[in-house]
Amino acid sequence: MRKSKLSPLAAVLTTALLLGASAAQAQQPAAPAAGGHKGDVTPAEQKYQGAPSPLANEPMHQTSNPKAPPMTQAEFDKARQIYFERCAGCHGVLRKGATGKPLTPDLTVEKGTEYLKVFIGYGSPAGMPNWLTSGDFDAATVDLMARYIQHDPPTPPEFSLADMEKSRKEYVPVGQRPTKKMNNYNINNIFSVTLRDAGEIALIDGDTKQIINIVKTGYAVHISRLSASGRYLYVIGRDARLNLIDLWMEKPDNVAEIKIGLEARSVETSKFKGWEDKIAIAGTYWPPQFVLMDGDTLKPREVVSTRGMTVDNEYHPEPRVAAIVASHQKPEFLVNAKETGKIWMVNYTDLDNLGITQINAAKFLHDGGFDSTRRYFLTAANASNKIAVVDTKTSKLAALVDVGKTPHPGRGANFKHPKFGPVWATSGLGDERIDIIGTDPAGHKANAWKVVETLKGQGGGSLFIKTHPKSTNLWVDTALNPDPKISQSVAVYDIKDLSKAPQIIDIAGCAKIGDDGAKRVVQPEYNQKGDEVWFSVWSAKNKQSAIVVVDDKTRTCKTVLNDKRLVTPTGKFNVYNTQHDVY
Ligand code: DHE
Repeated sequence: MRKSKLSPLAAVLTTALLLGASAAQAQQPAAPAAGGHKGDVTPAEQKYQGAPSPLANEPMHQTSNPKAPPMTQAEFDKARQIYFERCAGCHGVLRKGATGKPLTPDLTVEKGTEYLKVFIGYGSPAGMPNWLTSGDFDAATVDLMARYIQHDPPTPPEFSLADMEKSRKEYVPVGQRPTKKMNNYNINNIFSVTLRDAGEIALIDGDTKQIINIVKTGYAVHISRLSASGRYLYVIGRDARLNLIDLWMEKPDNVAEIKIGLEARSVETSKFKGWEDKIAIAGTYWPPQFVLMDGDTLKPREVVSTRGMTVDNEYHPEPRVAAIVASHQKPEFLVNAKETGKIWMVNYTDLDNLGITQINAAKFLHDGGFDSTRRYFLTAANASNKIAVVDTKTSKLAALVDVGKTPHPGRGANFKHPKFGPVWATSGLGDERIDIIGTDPAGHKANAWKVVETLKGQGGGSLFIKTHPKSTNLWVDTALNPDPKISQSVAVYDIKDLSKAPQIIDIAGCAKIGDDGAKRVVQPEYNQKGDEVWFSVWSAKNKQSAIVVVDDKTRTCKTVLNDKRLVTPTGKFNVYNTQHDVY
């Protein structure tokens, strides 16, 4: 085997940036669609699905199946490590299948080692990478993995409320924190920038473009969210480490920290009137659960498992928690349980008698955001190629809308369509479609929850789409498109006349950071005023990355932030816009 010398961090990046399907793979014969996913999986989708799980480093017992080919303990441990770094993202921790096929022994033993070796080695257009022909695995590793997946999947440890509490640190207790803002920053226009492979975030002053602080956070740090008041910033890492940063401090920094599980992606805080800053919630991929905490200390109060039945009424042992949003209509969180396809509405007013409404949507739930009135939650059920719409006032599913392949809206983009009124838009990973959905059942009933127009984007591999109430531009990235010309540029549409072809802007070119590096342009994010759009130019950890600030009116590059400390910048979260769900 080409020995993996990668640290888990480097492996995250390598998988995300380099695992593009080879030409050989593109020529593979058709195979059945991967578990639950409709249609073949494109190289762009594959790149997105394959990030390694931090569970690779967790101790687990060897589990063996007498019908499976034998393995030594050393072989089993090596295969387990590879499985969690390379395979678990798609096939699931317990191998029950997610975007990839189920790989439980009842299915794999029957297929046998030789069949499995071909599948692992050569892949399939349904999304399985060609591990042998791509050079990632040698023949011995393919054989090892073919034997491993015939044994019972080892189960990573659970993580209880007591485990969480044990990990919790209050660096600055509430009583010692400032009672008013102690700095001169315009907090509303600070950006929290994910430095993914550094395990840090950069706090950047959006007015002066200066770095305020670089704050240590979790492994392969993922997203930031703001408390309702805008004072507290919550940052979650893939290792489920949650950091609480106080923006009122002279130099904003960590005031508390907790580990809420073994692998996570999402965090949110209570936003309903009277509950501002009171409760925080974070969801985990493993164990499959979410936890409610005190907003200012992160003290864990209640853990809830998401294990249970899918929308098809089958038991799923590991429904990962994807996006979480805070309702503005009721004291509730909306929690996406990915594999079950259910959206949980969790009432946080009485943690001892938790009220939960489960809404059947579709598989597999991922990311999403509100419409402009903040009443409707629109979220991608990406393997079903649908957007689910929840009415947070009536606590009911308003619609399931068919859109392009593997929608990926981020939080989506709200604007007033010249013909169809208020709309919300999503782009996607699987094709070039940008779907615009009517969101105004009161004023434009006939168009509500229908795709009113579809724009043609630059191609698949789009992760994020963005506009701002003060802007008439709609920006769409294509960060995971296999063509560097497309992944390094963005398309911008004129909302006043969407029939016009988009302008394509070479954002990576603006950064002027040399020729090497992937320079993927990812996630447009507006400043508070809505007159600048910030883009990350994302290269590997050992290459130069940058942030490019574009003037929204002239659509020209205005400022390049290329401080060496900006290692692998990806998500950017403007305080005001994130706090108020402006997108
Ligand atoms: Fe993300 C949001 C999961 C890979 C950047 N990502 C989300 C959310 C989920 C998720 C569930 C919604 C959180 C919420 O709203 O509460 N992301 C996953 C994965 O499971 C996946 C596919 C693979 C993995 O192993 O992690 C994955 N994500 C990535 C990346 O590779 C990205 C592009 C770069 C990075 O930093 O890791 C990435 N994800 C983001 C960003 C958001 C996000 C920037 C928030 C967007 C927003 O505007 O709110």
